[in-house]
Amino acid sequence: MKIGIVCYPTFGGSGVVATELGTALAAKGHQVHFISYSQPVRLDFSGNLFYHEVSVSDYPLFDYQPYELVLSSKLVDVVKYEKLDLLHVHYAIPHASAAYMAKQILASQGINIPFITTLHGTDITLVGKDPSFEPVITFAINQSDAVTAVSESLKKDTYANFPSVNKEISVIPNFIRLEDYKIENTHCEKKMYAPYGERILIHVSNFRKVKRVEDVLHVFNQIKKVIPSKLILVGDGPERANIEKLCRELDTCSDIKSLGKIVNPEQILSVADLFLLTSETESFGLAALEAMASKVPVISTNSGGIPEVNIHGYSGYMSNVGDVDDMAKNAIHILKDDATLATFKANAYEQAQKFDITKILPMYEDLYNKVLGI
Ligand code: GMT
Repeated sequence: MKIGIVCYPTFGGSGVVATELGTALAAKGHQVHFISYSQPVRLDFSGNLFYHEVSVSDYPLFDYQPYELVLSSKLVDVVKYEKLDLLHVHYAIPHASAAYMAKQILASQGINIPFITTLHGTDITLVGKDPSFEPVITFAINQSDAVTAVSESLKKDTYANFPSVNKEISVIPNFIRLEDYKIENTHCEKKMYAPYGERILIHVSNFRKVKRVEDVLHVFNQIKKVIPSKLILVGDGPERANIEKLCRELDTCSDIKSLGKIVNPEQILSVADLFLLTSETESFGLAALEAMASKVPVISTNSGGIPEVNIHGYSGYMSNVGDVDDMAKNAIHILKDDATLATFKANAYEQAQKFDITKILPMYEDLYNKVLGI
């Protein structure tokens, strides 16, 4: 099959999922063409993988460059000349509407190209909720040949936030490739971050407001008063400066290491004892799943699709958004002794196994076959 994948190339979860999906499809013999404005950060080339860049000109008339139009034109070009069988667009805005436009242009030339839209989260729960996007998103979802959402919660939110959506949505959860997480000999590295055997906590995100990274600091501040511990922050984003300010106010900077953006977080996750995910909302929480695949239990909020990933009292604990006292109490329970921590670590890994790519990839392939009538 020849598949075109449209995604954001950045560190966000949707780009990672799209890249890992395309890579796995290519490994199974499909020809996969990525179409984006820059090469996806996790994309490693192999024989079956191709990348087509969408470059927007900076004509001075435009205060805002018409990315969606350029993307549509690029899709027309790639579908036509690479003879693609289908398009799979990740994140509704503006990828689904660009795919619809490309489909119509190609139809006028006698070419039929089905497109699948995968909804990832903020395209529905945050940005997408903005009334200025609503009619276009609703239309593009309804016009898609198939639609998937990464969790049951996101599917429900889509119908709730977009009442005129009448398209059947299939839930295909996010995944990890477990074999990437088999990292041994972390002892030395652990010592680099925790020289006196302190517990290591970790948070990975894009430091946007929705992640409530300040709660991570407040939880950590409570934990370290009871259990010697260190905190590793991975990622970068608009809230980073506020977080640095808060760590000075709380006088915790000497126990926190900020590593910035990391393309493959497996190595650093493998040294951690506990993952903190304090988000206001999270359609799935891929970062938590990546932690669990690294045998790291998760302290999280119970919002959105997180309960479909993190099992309360088993792979970690969940608390209401903003309840930092409860999060700290649960974290201390997990970290208090080696035996309890080992149990939670084993459980986290067990739970992660449900989301191994070998279980999820066939769901996408089945959907592709269905759309193509194979
Ligand atoms: O987390 C983000 O802000 C980035 C965003 C994205 O689209 O890249 O992540 C969303 O998609 C991920 C992959 O499906 C999900 O695991 C995240 O939970 C979701 N983020 C939110 O819903 C806030």
